[in-house]
Amino acid sequence: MQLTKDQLQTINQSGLSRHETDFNYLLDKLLANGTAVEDVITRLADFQVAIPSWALGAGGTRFGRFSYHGEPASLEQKLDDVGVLHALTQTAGAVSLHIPWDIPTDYAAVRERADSLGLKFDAINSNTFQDQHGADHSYKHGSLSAGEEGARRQAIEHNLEVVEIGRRLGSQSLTVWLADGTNFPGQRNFQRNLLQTQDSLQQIYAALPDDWKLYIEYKPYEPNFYSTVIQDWGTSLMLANACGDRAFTLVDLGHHLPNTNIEQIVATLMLKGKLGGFHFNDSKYGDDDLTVGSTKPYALFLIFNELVYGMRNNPQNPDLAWMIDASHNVKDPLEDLIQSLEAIQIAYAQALLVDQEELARAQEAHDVVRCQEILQDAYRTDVRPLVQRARLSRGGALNPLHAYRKLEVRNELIRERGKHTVATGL
Ligand code: PSV
Ligand code: MN
Ligand code: MN
Repeated sequence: MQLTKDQLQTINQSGLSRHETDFNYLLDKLLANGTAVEDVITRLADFQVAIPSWALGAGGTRFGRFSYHGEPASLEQKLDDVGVLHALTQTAGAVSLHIPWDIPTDYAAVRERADSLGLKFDAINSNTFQDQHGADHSYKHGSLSAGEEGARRQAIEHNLEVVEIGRRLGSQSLTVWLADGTNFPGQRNFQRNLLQTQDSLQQIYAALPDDWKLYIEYKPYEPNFYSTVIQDWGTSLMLANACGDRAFTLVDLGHHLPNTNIEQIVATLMLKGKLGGFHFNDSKYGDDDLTVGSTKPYALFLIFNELVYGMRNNPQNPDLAWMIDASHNVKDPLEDLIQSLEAIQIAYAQALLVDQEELARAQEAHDVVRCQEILQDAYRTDVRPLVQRARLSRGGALNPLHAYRKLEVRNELIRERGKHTVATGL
């Protein structure tokens, strides 16, 4: 299923006059504050977030998965779903694949399909957390950190194959997330595991094409519950430094212990020019993978405030690879992703409204109260008309969720693809 700009324009009609009123009210306020409104809108319109192919299927947990039906069964259909999201939001202009789940059969056709939908192939993900059918070695006791040379070599080679697949699609970065770790004290030797991992990553890095980047993701626990080899940003940064200039740390919002000051991690990494990738989600307890902004929107804003500061002041840091890494659980996956994209744009817009110069002056004067006021004034501004304006400027939907429902996208997908789902086999 593909949505056309004409379809969206027709649906937008009914909300345009309300939008104009809301936008002008906000414009008036922002101009009085000296905000460069046009610049904010351009930045919002330019901001593109990759959708991971695994976010489009049936949702749930390891205890059970529940389908919304009409879910994509092939790589082509996954691209079509991201195409729908992009048409509506104009913010989902990239896709992040996972190998071996998304191996293309016809590369040219897949590239063409993505192209026609306005989608780029962003970072590609390897998978050494599951054993594959017919594999010579098991990852039960580790992959890139494995003590067994066979398993470690197999994991390295898998990553190199992933790079080759990505290269043929036009992707330019590899994300490595390792499940490697231990469940029990004494199970394995920490130092040996870390050294093996470093050596494996160095081998992968050495084989990357010159214009590729390596993103090293960290996570404190799960699926292992005693230790994870790449447990935190410090370990990831150390490994990235051991690889080279094109290796970076990847921050996934859910991969922190409760109450970690993620915005400070972001600031530190950007100062060092080592923040490469960013995975959005939300959580209450751990790696909950909840819809972005659904539980801690103020934390998201504070993180964006550091990202905006870094994008303005740290030319040593590369452009970031943004991706949503959330799970919809019991929602329609596409509706959930629309909500996540909206939450990202809202937090970004709020952060763009922070008067950085005034904040610096208040900090200098140790006016702590003023500092808080400046942040919260931006956070409490209803920026949705700006986000809408950015979307409209690209031909997207005024209200993506409303348009999605009005156009009965899910019903149409079920009609095209049927009710069969890989989640339950029903
Ligand atoms: C597992 O925690 C995870 O969600 C990581 O965040 C990765 O980015 C993703 O799976 C895909 O490998
Ligand atoms: Mn992630
Ligand atoms: Mn995760």
